Amino acid sequence: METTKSEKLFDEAQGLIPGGVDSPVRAFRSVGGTPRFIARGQGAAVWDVDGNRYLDYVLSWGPLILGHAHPVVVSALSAAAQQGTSYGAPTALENELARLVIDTVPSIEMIRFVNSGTEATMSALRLARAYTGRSKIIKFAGCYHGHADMLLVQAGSGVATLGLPDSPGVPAATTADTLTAPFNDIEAARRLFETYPDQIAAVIVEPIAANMGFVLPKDGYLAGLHDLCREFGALFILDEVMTGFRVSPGGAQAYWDLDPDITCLGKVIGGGLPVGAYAGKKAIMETVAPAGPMYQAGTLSGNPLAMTAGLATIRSLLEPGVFDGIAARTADLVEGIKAAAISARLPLQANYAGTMFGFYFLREQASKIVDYGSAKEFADTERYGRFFHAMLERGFYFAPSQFEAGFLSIAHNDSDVAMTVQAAGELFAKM
Ligand code: KE4
Repeated sequence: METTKSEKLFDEAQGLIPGGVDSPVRAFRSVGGTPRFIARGQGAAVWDVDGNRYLDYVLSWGPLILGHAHPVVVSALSAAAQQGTSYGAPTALENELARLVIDTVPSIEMIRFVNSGTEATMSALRLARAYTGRSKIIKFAGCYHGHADMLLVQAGSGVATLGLPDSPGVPAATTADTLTAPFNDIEAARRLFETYPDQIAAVIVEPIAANMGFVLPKDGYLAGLHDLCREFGALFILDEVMTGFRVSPGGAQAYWDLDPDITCLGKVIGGGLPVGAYAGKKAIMETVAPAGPMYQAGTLSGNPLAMTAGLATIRSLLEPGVFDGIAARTADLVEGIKAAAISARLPLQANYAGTMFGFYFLREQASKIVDYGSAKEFADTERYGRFFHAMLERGFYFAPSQFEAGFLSIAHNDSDVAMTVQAAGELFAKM
């Protein structure tokens, strides 16, 4: 078999970049094989360096809700770049995107832009600690909030994908104040508050656990966490880096009528350029320097290109019927896949919310996956890996890990969805 260009590039990359990638989950370690080096994207598709086309359900892990190279985004970026790329000074663009996010996400009154989701969650937790004067935080096993030291405890996403026991290089002292509980277990969270009264600054949670696959919150769970925070004087932080503008235009918080103290955002608000944000009630946000004493900074924070791409993306997304159209096709995809699995008597757990989805191939006799422990116990990652490669060969690009979510865009049409369901159904029958 002739060596492909992806194989050659991957071989070269591994001598230049650790593991040949700039983010571990891209390396295909959990599904095996050679990652496809992408040459270009257009609409719902990407093409690898060997000219193979793939219908893309990764979409850069969520940001590309308008699909690849949307003309509105490309033309806005082209115009902006001709004015310069970064000034290290305030711009009107930051006001515009701030106002658009504040007007769209119900709980947000003020926002600070940063350059990644990691920076957003790291800064949100520093803010919670500064505002409350407390040190401990609660996160949930299998949830992933970026790679800041204090959050690399029982993390999901790439850490789960690679089966890492978290990470060396994180001193015990750094995680000593990070408490963990199982996702979806409100009593376990209550026990932590009762064990550490007056010491917990915040709870941080993904409203949908989409870094252990795709686990929906049990009815009342998220509101229950917020009630605990109110009862014990902690802040409730929703990490909507992935769910923001994806579960609904106002995020998961609008979808489930939640009112977090702080929200972390990323991905969609940058339209594919590096961005993150932490945001929330003005009384809390005005703790952040230079309005208040809590320090956080960034050379490229709020840079004009990311602001431009974010504005173009969100303005297009908020046009009448756009979001609902993507959500409808997401439902068609997952309901089609579920029906195909039932026809093939293949145990599958599949869910979706708005424009994002996920599914687990289940081991025989599996119970429902409701948290990280059950995901690790019941998900058939070997079967997922076979599905992933079989679909890739057919031109469908799903996440190269069982412990990730999938996404649709404005560019995914009914025919794309029908072909995806058809291909999955043919594979299920053989699995
Ligand atoms: P970044 O630092 O990667 O921009 O964002 C970190 C982050 C924070 N919070 C949530 C809920 C997230 O999902 C993420 C990052 N998501 C992963 C995909 N599951 C990024 C993919 C990668 O690590 O390459």
